[in-house]
Amino acid sequence: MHRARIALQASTRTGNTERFASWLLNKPQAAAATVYANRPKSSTAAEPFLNGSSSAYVETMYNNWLSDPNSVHASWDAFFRNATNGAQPGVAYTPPPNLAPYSKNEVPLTSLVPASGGMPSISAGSPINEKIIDDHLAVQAIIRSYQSRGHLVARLDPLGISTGDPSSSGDWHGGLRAFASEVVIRQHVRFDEADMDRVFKLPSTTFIGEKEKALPLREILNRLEQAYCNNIGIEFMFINSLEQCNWIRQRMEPPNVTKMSNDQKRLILARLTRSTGFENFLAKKWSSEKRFGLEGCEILIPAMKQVIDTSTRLGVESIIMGMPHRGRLNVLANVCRKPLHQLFTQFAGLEAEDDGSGDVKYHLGTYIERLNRVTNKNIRLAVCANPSHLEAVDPVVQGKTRAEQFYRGDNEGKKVMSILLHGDAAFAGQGVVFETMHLSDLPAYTTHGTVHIVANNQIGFTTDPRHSRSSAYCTDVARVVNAPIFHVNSDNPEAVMHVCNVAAEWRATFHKDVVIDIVSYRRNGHNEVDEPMFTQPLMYQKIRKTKPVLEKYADQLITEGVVTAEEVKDVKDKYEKICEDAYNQAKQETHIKYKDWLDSPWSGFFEGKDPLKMSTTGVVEETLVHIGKRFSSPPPNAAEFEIHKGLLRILKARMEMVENRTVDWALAEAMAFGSLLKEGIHVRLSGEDVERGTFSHRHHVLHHQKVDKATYCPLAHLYPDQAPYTVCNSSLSEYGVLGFEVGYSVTNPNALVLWEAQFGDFNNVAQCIIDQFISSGQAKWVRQSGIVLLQPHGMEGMGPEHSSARLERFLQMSADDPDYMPPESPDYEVRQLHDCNWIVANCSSPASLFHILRRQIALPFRKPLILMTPKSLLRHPECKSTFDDMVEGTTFRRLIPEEGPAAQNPSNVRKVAFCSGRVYYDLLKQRREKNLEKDIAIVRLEQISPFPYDQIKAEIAKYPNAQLVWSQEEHKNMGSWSYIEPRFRTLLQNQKHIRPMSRSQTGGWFSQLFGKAEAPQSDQTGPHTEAVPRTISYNGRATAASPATGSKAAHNKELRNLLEEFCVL
Ligand SMILES: Cc1ncc(C[n+]2csc(CCOP(=O)(O)OP(=O)(O)O)c2C)c(N)n1
Ligand SMILES: [Mg+2]
Repeated sequence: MHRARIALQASTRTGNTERFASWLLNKPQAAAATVYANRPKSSTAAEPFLNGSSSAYVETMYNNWLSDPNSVHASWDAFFRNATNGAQPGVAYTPPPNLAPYSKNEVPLTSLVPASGGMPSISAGSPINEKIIDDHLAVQAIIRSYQSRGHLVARLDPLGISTGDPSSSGDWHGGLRAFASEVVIRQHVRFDEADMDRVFKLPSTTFIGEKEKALPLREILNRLEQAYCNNIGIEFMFINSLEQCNWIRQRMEPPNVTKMSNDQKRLILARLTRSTGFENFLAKKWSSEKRFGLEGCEILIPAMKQVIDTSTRLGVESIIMGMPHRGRLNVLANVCRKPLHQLFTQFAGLEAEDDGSGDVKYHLGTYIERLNRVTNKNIRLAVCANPSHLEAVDPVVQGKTRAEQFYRGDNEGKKVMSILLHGDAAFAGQGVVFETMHLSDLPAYTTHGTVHIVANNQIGFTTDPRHSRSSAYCTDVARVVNAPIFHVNSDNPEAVMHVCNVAAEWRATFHKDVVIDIVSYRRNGHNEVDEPMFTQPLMYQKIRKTKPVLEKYADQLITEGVVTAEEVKDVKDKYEKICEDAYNQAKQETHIKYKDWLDSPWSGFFEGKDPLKMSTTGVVEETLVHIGKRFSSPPPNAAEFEIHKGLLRILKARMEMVENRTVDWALAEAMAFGSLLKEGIHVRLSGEDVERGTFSHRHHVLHHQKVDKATYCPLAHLYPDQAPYTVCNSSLSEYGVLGFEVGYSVTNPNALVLWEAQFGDFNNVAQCIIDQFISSGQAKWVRQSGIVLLQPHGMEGMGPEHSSARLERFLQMSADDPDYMPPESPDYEVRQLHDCNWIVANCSSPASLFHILRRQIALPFRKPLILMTPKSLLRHPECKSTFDDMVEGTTFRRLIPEEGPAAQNPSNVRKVAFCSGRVYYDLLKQRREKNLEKDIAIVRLEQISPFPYDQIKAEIAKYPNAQLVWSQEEHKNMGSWSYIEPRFRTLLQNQKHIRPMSRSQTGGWFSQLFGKAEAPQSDQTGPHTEAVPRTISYNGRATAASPATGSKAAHNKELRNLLEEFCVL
């Protein structure tokens, strides 16, 4: 690009006014221009069509034409022009091309005649006419070229080092720019210097003329050059809306659009002083601390503030932001105005006062409510906490924004908006950016426009753009959603502010995404201890010679007489004093509080609550019946609403279940949702194909078979005053959509937010959200979330990729200590839940599903719930519950004990099989077939983590003579085995260390727990150190690399082996 500019300048003539257009000159054409001179003039009076009655009319027309040529029909215009130019009688009249009015983009033929005298007539077929037409078309093409491709030669790089050298191998961005001067301009242009003063009519697709309808070519080019090739490069011509394109042209093309008032200039300078001063202060006080400073892109702070000012002025009250490491502390300090002493305490290495393991300072979030002094309006600013994983926070911010819009009833995004900041390398490299962009216009996911700001320092850690992306710009991903992209040189603060204003107005007008690409540089290494000269020596030589933008801009304003040097110094000193005072205040602090860094505090939720008191989850039967019936009925206007016959059958079967007081999986889920909706809890279920359900079991949205888009959602119409129910098919994305729902879930605790994986396997595409936000979010950021992950899981012979939700991974990330058994207490369940990082469950019964979903809201805090969900069980005749399991007084059963014949005579039971999930039904069948119902007890763990030690202990004690096994259908290195095995061991071993006791004291409890054979023979008091605890053995598939076999035969064989082993006594 830079090279292209130099080449361009070298070919210019003297002075600025000519420079812009010299490359348009094409010498051989010059002769043609002289041909047109000195044509004879003629009189209109000799025209054959004139007669007595028409002449008065013609005279009126003529007088009108004289005062304004546009006031008469084009044909009259042509006629008068030709006539006054001396056309012979009968020749001056030119029939109009058609009588219809000109469409917007057509240029009337007459207007092609040059306004200056001595030009040719335009009678049909004349070669001269073609030249005029061609010239006008060429000018139009030039205008269009500037609009489309001017950005390619715009001066965007403050370092001026994007060379544009096509010979430099691999640097095709540069190559593209060198080529651009040809592409942008020369392909269309064959003008002589003499043509530069010719006036050309401007098409309706440009606004460079402001009120002028025509301009000399020289001025046209000058203005285009200013608008499109100066310090702003705009990409917008791919937008498929003329209205939107014109909107942008109107704001970018008129001369002097970037001009600022002196007050505005002083404000920019003041903000730039703070932005620069903050980094300088940190560098001075903590020179070797990593802070990922903003130096080189200090303009980011004034830019963000400008977007916020303009948006606030246009009605926005709450802004949710997501950003990476670069300049984050500066944003917190100077955009959010987070108290500086709180920021500085983060450098002091203090211990936290509250729970949690914390995070590094450049990941923390914040929430501030304050007055915007520029607009004098109250504003809420939140920066979401985020992990190191670049761009992962994007969908989370969008989900949070959407939720806030939802709760405020801001259906058009007029009050709440998001701003996403990006690094250049991450914006181009991370796929989640694309996934997030694709949510931007989906009805259930849109946030009605996001302002994206790229702090484009032209480097990613140590990697140059030519090695980090294949696209011309780091922002190309935004083109997929028709977002306009404004590239702007960071060293022109006024241009940056103009672009920020336009971007904010765009968002407020069209409610669509927009990108501001601030092309800047990174003054230091990737962080403050890195040496950038190792890898970018030339770039950094240039950077060392480049003055900081603050200095440049201050000099500019001093020269312009806007500020004095003393004022500049004064503002700088004042800010340094503010920092110094905060620094001293921070030194007084002895602790930090993680709560100070929350991005959306749930005010009122925790207050006055017993942290260990859970509400009940059973509901009155009447509620179950009401929801069940509504859920099983066609729409109220059934006569007009034709639903599919198959669905009618499903509804009928549902109704029969309700009448029989039974529920299957889908009905239990609907009853959980419905009862929460009744209680005023908003429920949102999102994921791929969730409306129907991957396995065609849910059918929450009924579709009219004859009318397009006519749908009915029964759960949204259960009660007149119920909370809103949202069920929405998502885009085919896991990372983006799960991130979105996490963001949604953290906004308001009084909502049940669920994300369903199509098959559990696909959750690993969203692994980053699971690891970085769901599993660890509370520990890092005291950020609670009650999100539910529904993950179809089960070995049903469907092959490697449709079997496993990777239960083992979730269990492995459960933070409860396998060697520690919490002491028993009446609130054991809720205490464990309080202390865990998430809940992992693999329920086997619809009632369990009902209760565990409701328990999410009954808890006095929020925890993520990872739920393995069934596939074949959705239709399994035995996988049913009754209303008795769900009515008032019933609760979630973490463990379902054996209730059959084995439980009647427990001492005769020879084996207790503990299991979880769908394998229970296989075991049940096998036991029945082998007639072992008295010999084998089957105990189901409906909740695996936190581990229900208390209830398992009781079950073990119940069967003193039985061997203990864990039966699972997953392979041995998968499923629950590696989680439950050490915990069983702890449970079984720990008992002998709890307290020494005598047989008489225990009343046989010891032997029950440890088994007869191992029980100590002595009746003496004292510790039973010699006791050998019972153990649990494994019953399931062998280890494997792949979660499941692709062969049905192998699958069946594995299952047979598992079941046969289960029966061995
Ligand atoms: C997903 C992910 N991959 C790799 C990294 C390691 N990393 C941290 S910063 C960085 C470079 C980022 O470059 P850019 O996006 O241009 O931001 P800049 O640091 O230049 O502001 C990398 C690769 C990361 N944080 N996240
Ligand atoms: Mg970068």
